[in-house]
Amino acid sequence: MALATRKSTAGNKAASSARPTAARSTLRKNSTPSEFTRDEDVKAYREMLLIRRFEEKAGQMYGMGLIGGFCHLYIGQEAVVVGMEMAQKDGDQVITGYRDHGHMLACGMDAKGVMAELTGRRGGLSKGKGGSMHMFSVEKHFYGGHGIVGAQVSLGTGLAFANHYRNNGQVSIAYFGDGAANQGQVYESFNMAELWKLPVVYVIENNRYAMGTAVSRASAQTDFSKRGISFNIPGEQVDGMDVRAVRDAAERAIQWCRDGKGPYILEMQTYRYRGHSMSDPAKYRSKDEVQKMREEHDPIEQVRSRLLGAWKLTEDDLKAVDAEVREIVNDAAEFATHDPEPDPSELWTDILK
Ligand SMILES: Cc1ncc(C[n+]2csc(CCOP(=O)(O)OP(=O)(O)O)c2C)c(N)n1
Ligand SMILES: [Mg+2]
Repeated sequence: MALATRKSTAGNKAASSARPTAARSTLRKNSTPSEFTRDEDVKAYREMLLIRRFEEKAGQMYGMGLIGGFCHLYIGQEAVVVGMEMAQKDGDQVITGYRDHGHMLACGMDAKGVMAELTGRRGGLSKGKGGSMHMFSVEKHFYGGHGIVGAQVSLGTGLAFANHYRNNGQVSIAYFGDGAANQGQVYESFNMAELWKLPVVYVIENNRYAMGTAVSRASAQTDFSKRGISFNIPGEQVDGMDVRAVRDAAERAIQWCRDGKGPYILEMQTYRYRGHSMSDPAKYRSKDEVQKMREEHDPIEQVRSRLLGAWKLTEDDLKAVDAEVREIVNDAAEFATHDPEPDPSELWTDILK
């Protein structure tokens, strides 16, 4: 199948269409990623910071009782969605699980709409009826937000089937966790995706834990890039704390799909700093482990030091970016606190009758 080539959005680099040597699960995380331009570093910094500040604010608002139900924060994993997004083109679809606020912000969804959904207000992206795990945007090609572990993998494969059927050149990006990678439907999806050469990038966000269970306790094969071997799906391990490495790998994977060669697996080696959800006793790891990761591998700090070092931005330049991001987040929080709750008549809308 020859997929039509689509117009590239500004800032996208041309990706190599050659079959990567890493296609058979070579560990790539020590290879040097291609450098970002100054503008790309500024963009990555701003976008990752927006996600982090948004999530910190959501955590505070949860503590104040303004957010009910489930809430899973993405803090620590920001480089994954931001690097992936930098390699995507307009029209590529994104689907993920319940740790989804970062994915929505990276897709360009409105911070006010996301925050107001968390607080259950009528201006929320699902009119205040879905909450943290259930938001969608047709306009931004974001297909949720799913609370059932692994469900998004088969749905994301379905999106890729539609792209293939329509020959529209679009690629679907299906994100899931290391825990979800052990779900049965993932492998049914892999089989069909390779059989029909569907344009889907499976992004396994290996943040080392599934709730309180470490990867090594739950997975017989902890190299997730190898999970597609029996289906002939190429895979790579990627340093998911380095936004440049993520974008590099994303470009290879997306191009592979767009060239009609079928699915591709990217294992993003990342880490979540906060608990699984808002109520997590965190007995399964030490504070030192978290601290070490923050100090040595933080994705935002890596870009920040490049901006101050190689790109010679000043502390005041970065403060201006911080202030802009804080304003977006504060406005979102303000809106989400004062917007009214949905009208009771909404109980009877958007339901299957
Ligand atoms: C089918 C199903 N089984 C179990 C659960 C309960 N559950 C919610 S999150 C989770 C862990 C998933 O971990 P992982 O895929 O690594 O994602 P992470 O939370 O680390 O992002 C489990 C078992 C669920 N929501 N759905
Ligand atoms: Mg996990």
